[in-house]
Amino acid sequence: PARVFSGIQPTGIPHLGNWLGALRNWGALQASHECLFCLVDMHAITMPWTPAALRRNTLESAACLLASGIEPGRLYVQSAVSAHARMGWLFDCVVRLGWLNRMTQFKDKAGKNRENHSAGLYIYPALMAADILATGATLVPVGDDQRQHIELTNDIAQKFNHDMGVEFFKPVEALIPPQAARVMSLRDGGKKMSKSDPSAQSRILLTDSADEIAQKIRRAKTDPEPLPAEPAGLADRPEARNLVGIYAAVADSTPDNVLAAFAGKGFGDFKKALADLLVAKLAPISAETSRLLQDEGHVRAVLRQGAEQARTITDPITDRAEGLVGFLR
Ligand code: AQP
Repeated sequence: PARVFSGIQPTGIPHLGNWLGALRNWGALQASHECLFCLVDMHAITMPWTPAALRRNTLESAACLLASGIEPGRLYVQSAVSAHARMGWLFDCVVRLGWLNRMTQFKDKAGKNRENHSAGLYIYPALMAADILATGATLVPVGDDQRQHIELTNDIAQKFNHDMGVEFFKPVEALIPPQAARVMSLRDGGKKMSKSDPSAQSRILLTDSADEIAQKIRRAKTDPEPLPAEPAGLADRPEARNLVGIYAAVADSTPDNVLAAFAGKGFGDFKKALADLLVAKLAPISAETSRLLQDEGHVRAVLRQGAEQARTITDPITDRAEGLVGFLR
């Protein structure tokens, strides 16, 4: 079976969007595929950061991922496996500036003040391509926001193959979930749920308590209309659409079925049911994360073991790529 790779930035505790868009699928793929999952700390320093928070977030994210079902031995920290940086440099020299200029995530994150951002933020997609291709993975389970970066990964792979005159890298495929691939902020249906949103009310963390989840859902922005009978009735109601989409994804159902059950009801009833559903799904993850964090040494040992295992895959691939480029050994 094809190899699977994906990563998450340790820029904070993973949220419901990360879980529905990516993490839940990571867990499911382990049964059928060889998987590598990565805490991409090198990506996390492309935006302003503090060392103590990065250390803490890396540890807590690791615990959270293990708690949500990622198996030990498959999870590692990006910076501990030097192949990512080595392949990243090769790709910095393959990717064209014109390609990077088209990346919407850079435009979103840099905003108007481009000149003051790190070169790392700009070159981020080349490192992401290196993350994937250094592992030899061809399947990449990600949320919808990563679609463009996966396309760029294929452009880089193709140009490398073409320039070196060999079919070295295989094409990669984004595995984007059919539902809730882009979970939106609870405060603004036009913005994606994000770790870096200044409002803590905008996201549900995998470690939130039952009270916090209930309160965030209760305060989530909605509109005064009752729920419609069909998804078409949500077309101009982004916040309502988002909540129905979350419900459907978490319940392994569809928006049609959810609306069939709640048509004509107000948001009071719906939000109460949604909060109960989320608490039932997330409480075990939260409890297991706390348990794992009581023994930080164990979490670190799991990450070290994962890095060792990852190196056995990434190092030979990266050695060969460097050989193709002409680096003398
Ligand atoms: N809102 C979302 N809905 C669905 N999927 C999402 N993902 C992120 N946000 C959503 C998916 O989660 C994986 C890990 O994301 P990441 O941490 O590497 O980077 P990100 O996309 O930049 O996530 P955040 O939360 O918005 O982080 P910050 O605020 O630090 O930039 C990816 O597969 C992503 O698609």
